[in-house]
Amino acid sequence: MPTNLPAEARAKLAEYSAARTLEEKIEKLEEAIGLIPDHKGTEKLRRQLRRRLAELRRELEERRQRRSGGGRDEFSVEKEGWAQIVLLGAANSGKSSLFNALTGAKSPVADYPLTTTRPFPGMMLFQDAELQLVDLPSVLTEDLRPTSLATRSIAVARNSDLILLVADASRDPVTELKSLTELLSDHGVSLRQRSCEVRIQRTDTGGLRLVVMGNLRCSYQEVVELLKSYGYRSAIVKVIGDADLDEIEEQVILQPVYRKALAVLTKADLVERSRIDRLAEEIRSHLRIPVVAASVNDTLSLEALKAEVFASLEMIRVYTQKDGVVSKRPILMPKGSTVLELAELIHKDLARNFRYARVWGRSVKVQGQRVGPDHQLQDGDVIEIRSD
Ligand SMILES: Nc1nc2c(ncn2[C@@H]2O[C@H](COP(=O)(O)OP(=O)(O)OP(=O)(O)O)[C@@H](O)[C@H]2O)c(=O)[nH]1
Ligand SMILES: [Mg+2]
Repeated sequence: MPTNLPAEARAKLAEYSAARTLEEKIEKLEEAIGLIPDHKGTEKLRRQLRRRLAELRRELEERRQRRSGGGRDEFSVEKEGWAQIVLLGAANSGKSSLFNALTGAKSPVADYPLTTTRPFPGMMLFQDAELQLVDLPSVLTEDLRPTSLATRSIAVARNSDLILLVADASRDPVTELKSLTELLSDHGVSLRQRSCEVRIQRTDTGGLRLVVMGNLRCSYQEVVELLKSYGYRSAIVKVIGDADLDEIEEQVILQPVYRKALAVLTKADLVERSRIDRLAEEIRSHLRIPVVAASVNDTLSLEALKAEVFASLEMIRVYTQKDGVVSKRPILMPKGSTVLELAELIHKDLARNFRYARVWGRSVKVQGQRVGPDHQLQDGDVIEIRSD
């Protein structure tokens, strides 16, 4: 990875990451890329930085267009429901068909590629919980080259809660999924929780504070020196997991985001079951992404897909009870959420005046048990909160 960058390239990347305006960021990044030597070891880094540069330029262009009265960006999708899930894939892989089958909405479908030209949001119900699904324009052509809308679709995916990687089971889904994950990685979206994660929060004063939650395979001092060489003077830097200096450097430069992903093999009706099983096995072991197969002509497969999507979100459904009446619709929260976090989500005052709660469901031994604010809830729990 990107070791041995010349000092001037590091300094320029430091200026880039400290830059406040879009124009300044573009200028610094252009200069930094020019200073990175052109050899095998820096190939991936240069490609990723060039993509980032393209994104910044496009953002600037869009901002100019909006200012000159172009109206609102048709690629911005307002979040609704408990989570936003996007459909990302190559042309004609069946995204819009799947989206329509899952939401009942009507995104245009055709047997020619690149039918979808803007994000199309809809609502999917999973056991009374509303989840937003977004159909996106294809990011790869059928011969797996990035499309002109790839960067914009990926920008939507970057902000989502879950990415469904859609691949046609009747074509070559393994190659398709590999290309998709590479494209995402080039855009700074990583699908695998890596062994290490670096979170940097700049501060105005206080110097560099390093918090390590895991195993550092280098010294604190080396990390501090590295951060300084990239221009960080005052920041809280959390290193989570096991990391060596190279991994930390990669993250400091690119600051990738992590997104949960689920691979969906579409058009399962066109392929033999045994082949689907083989493909799924290959995807799980080589790409290490969970995978599920579905066909729009098979309702059972769609129900199974919904359940798999919900599982991938790693959320729990909690039902509130008031005066003995249980709410019809659940509240969704990240796994591991506590009673107090639920109270805060419902209303600040409920959290502030919290006394105790009663819980029915899997998180308690005795049904209707009285619990405190730190009690961790589980999927399907019913809870009644008592406050002053
Ligand atoms: N047999 C079968 N055909 C399907 C299935 N899903 C989609 N198709 C067909 O695949 C073709 C492409 O479907 P779309 O849903 O438009 O694909 P897309 O990924 O949205 O494609 P673009 O947005 O045009 O890039 C259409 O002819 C669909 O009828 C399925 O489950 N089974
Ligand atoms: Mg489409």
